[in-house]
Amino acid sequence: MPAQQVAPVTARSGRAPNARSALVVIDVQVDFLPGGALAVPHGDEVVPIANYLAQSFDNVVLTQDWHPAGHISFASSHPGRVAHETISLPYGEQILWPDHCIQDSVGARLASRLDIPHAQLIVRKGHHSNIDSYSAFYEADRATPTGLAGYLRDRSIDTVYVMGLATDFCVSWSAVDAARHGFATHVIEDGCRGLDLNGSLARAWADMTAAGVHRVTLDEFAA
Ligand code: VGL
Ligand code: ZN
Repeated sequence: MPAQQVAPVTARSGRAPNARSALVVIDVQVDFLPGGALAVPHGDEVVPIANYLAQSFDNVVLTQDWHPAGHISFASSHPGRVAHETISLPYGEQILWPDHCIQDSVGARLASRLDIPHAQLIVRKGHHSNIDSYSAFYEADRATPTGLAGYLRDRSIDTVYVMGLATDFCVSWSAVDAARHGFATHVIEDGCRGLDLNGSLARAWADMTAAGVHRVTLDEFAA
């Protein structure tokens, strides 16, 4: 169906997208899609979902993982270490990843089929060499803000719907931080795909639930 013909969605619960709500689309980037450097299984499936849902939101924010070459989260920056090992850094435990989403690389680009021309802000995160940032709100020290909370507040947005990649890392950390900031926070579970390393997906949902994040599904958005 051509995009123009998609009816606006309203949430059954009455939480219809409005001027005070924003869709936050996390890290839908080439490196996280099948074939990418840090591919999330079935990650490509969230692209049409984002395109569809975004049409019902006045406010859409995108995030982009955006690392300098040699970033501290890369296994290649730690001789003798391999991806998925965990190391201890001043700000806590860090899982090591393959090199991914290097600033200005093809892999860091938003998915080519992502079609959200009215997105208002792209938050780039993970741009400091010595600290990772899964969350769209805070870097991994849990103290350095990205500015997103201030942006949303300045625009009187009090409700966020989060979707994207990967459920158990950047989506869940972003959702937990949004809830902690006092935003009414919903994660659209079928708009996310996860990596699921050593039980990380179940842990992420437990963390989100504990933080008061609402888990919703696409079918709660009825045309
Ligand atoms: C992500 C691992 C490393 C994510 C980003 O977008 O979930 N995961 N960097
Ligand atoms: Zn990253």
